[in-house]
Amino acid sequence: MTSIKRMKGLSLARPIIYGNSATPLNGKKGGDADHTHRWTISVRGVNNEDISYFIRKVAFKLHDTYDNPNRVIEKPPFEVTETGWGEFDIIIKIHFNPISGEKPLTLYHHLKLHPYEDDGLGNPWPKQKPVTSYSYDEIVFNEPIDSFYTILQENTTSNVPLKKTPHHQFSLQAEQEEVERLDKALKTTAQEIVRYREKCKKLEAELASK
Ligand code: SLL
Repeated sequence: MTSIKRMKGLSLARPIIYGNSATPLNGKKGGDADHTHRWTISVRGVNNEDISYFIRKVAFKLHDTYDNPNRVIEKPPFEVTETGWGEFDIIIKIHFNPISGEKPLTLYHHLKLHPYEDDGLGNPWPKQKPVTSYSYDEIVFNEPIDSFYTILQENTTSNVPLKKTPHHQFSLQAEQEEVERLDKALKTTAQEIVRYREKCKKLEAELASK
């Protein structure tokens, strides 16, 4: 029997984007009369590149109101398009290339059909504009098996771009802006805590002197 060799001390990450887009049917023909939206759930690479060298198949578990709710997609694009009327949680199970010996990875995505926000400029969401909800993640392979390591190295992977573009929701720039927003929020919270502590102290002193 050949022995399995692991790449000691090494880890490699591969980025993925998963989530859904949805458009209203506006009375057009869907699967059923009461269906209001057409939606697509997908797992893909940052630039839509082929990720099947490390992902063997993806199983999407839909709501039980759907026929055959367990949809297994055996080749890219790893996506399911459906019509429906409601939002629900989709369980996404990613099965890796069998050579990897890696256990499947389970992710959760809440299918979003409705815009709960404005268009970003204070106007209502345009009726026909697709609603999207995507997450960025990096799958980390710790001490991968040597043959899988070779496959990972031999295939090019796109990483998120440096700058925001209309086609890239995720970028290093967007990440940096998020970090700055969080920093600012933390600072404001810390200032508020100081302010309220002082207010408390003052009130306690006032009480004690009565
Ligand atoms: C809700 N808790 O009530 C959710 C469930 C289920 C959505 C949403 C089924 C489509 C079909 C469909 O859209 N289910 O009948 O094939 O909002």
